[in-house]
Amino acid sequence: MRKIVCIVLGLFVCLGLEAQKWEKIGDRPQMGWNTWNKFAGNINEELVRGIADALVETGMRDAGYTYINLDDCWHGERDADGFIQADAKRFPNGIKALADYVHARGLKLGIYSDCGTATCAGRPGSLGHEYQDALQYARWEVDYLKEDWCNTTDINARGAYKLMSDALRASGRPIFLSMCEWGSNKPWLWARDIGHSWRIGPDIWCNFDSTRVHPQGFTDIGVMQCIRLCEPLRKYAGPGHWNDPDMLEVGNGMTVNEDRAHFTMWCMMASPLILGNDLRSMSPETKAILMNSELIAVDQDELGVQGLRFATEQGLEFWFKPLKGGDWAFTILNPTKAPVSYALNWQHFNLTDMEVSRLGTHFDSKVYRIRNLWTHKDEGKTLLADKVWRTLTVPARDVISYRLTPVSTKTPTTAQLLSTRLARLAKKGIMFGHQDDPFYGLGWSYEEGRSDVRDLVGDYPAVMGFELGGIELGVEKNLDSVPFQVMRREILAQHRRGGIVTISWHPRNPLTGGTAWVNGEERSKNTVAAVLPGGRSHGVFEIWLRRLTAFLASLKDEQGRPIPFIFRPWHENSGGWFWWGRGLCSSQEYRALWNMTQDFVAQTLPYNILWSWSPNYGFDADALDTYPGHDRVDIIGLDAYQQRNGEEAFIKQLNKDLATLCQLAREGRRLVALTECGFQNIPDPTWWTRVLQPQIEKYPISYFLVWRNADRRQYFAPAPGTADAKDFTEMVKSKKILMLKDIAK
Ligand code: BMA
Repeated sequence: MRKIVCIVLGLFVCLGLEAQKWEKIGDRPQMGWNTWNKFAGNINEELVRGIADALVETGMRDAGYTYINLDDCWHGERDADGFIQADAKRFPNGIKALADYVHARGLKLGIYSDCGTATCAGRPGSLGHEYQDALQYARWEVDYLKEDWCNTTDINARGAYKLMSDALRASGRPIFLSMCEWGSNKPWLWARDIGHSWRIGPDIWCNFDSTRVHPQGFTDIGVMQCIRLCEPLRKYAGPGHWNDPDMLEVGNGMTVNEDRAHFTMWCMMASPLILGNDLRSMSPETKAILMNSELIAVDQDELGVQGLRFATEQGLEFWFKPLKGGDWAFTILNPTKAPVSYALNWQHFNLTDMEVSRLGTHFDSKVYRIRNLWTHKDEGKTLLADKVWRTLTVPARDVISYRLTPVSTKTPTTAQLLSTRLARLAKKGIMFGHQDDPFYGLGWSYEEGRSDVRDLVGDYPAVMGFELGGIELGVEKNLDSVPFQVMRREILAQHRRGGIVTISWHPRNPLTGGTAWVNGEERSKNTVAAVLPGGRSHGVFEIWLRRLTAFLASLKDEQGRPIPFIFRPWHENSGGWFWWGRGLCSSQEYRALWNMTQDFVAQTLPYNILWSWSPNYGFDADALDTYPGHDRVDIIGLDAYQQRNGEEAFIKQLNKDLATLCQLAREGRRLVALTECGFQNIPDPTWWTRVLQPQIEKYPISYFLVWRNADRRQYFAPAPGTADAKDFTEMVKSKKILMLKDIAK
């Protein structure tokens, strides 16, 4: 029995030690200096101190370069107990004294080891001594470990780095783990929770565009080769886990323009900036490159997104990196040996980074201020027009690099004000919403001021939903027979009483003439492709968009100001029932439809609409490929209905989907809502307080909207006398559920 207890306890201890890597270090790509590129194995404490002084005196520490890292050849032998010691000739005062020296200057000390039996230069490796080495580094107050991959025959890479990561964690001192495995075992696939950065390829050498093969068989690669290896791995990088294309060779012998291109591209790729030159004797050109604070800010940007190559034309590469606050870094790299002139038209660079950030440039609808990151001068603004802005000449093996900042409108728009209000209300509680609330209910229709919800609880829903299906045809009533005139009046009434308005749209099928819902035969037709520019229904659809926009533009208050509202087109596209749904068009086509609609409407109504994108519940990972992007969506919605006998499945799926969408919303600082939900005819008299409320209260949701009370065969909100009336009234009493009076000022 005791033995069992011991084993069980032991297991717990093991599980406890099975820790993650040190968190909260490496939130930005690491910056500092390393001995190797310039000095290789010829290092000693005097050199390192000199560099530490130079880091401070040159102002480089204050520019962000804080790590000072020993590479190979600092080691002596292990002592009788197996603890590693410094080489006593080169480091007579030992590593602890060096760490003190470095720390006293506001810097941090890095050290070097190897997963194998010996380091690349034949010094003792960490194999079999991982915990002991980590403990020793911690005792010396080391802050960073670069762990190499020489002499590792038969060693499993993941296991080896995990072991050192755990050892560093167990040492009790937060130590950055820089994995130097050369990409041979694809660490980007498995090291996110193990190290803070990982090398993605072989060693760099001081050359712009060629490789060098050593007699022993290994290869060094140039700047361009590093870029090519790093480029496809951008989706694996992010705060705390960076791709490392190796240390900088700036100042080690390339030409100034090559150095500038090298440094710029490392910043564009959010790469570690570890200097490799002799800081005690830099040329002014080298210093100016390494201390370009505007480029360092690109590298260190809070979003931590590795840039992407969007296009290659005339031998030039066009790179973009999304930055905090809607900015973009934009670099034109000329890797060729001759200057290239290029006529720049911003409209050629409209892009959305679907792979990582989900942010887009939108030169067709946004104007950006242009800041040259090398001349440090402003160069005007981008053009909305489809024409050449300027003809630029990019010198051979050089870059032109800009920071683009959206020109902001001075006063907040009504859409921004609504968004701020929704964010504030979401902190207070969740608003209740109802579709078509003021038009009809159980046993009545079109009675001025009446509402099933109000009849029951004495207050209107905080949110009211309205439906535009049919507006595209130019008819008087929508698909549910609501006259658009009446709808306009009720939208205004809801706005005037301080409530929130949301609008959906189930347009008909412009290709087949059918409804928004596809029938069997229509399933083989790609209506979305047909309505996009160049498609056969594009002309018709533009007329439809014009009618839609005209109605939306007619929603004005008494002073003629546009009413702010939430618009939710192309919803439930993760299901296959609407012509814009799953299986009926590709993700790209869907997003093109979204963008076309949004850009069309925004030409007339740029300031009063919040856009809501709502997949249906049970969506899978691909559905996120259809997300239009954080700069095109204000509210991330979910449509989720409970089915009869489906309570357990509903609860499970709802939580799963809300967790996913809330995560997406958190990343993009967007709002979240349950844009449609309900349980048809609410057959469960405790559904509101027992099933729905406890789920939604777990999430920062702005509102939940139940569908319309069409008639006794299809209703979603309670009314006096329905079986759920008491339970609904109970829910509404909760402080967390907001009705109109709770939100109206
Ligand atoms: C559906 C049903 C239909 C209605 C459509 C648009 O969910 O309520 O009866 O026509 O929404 O409101």
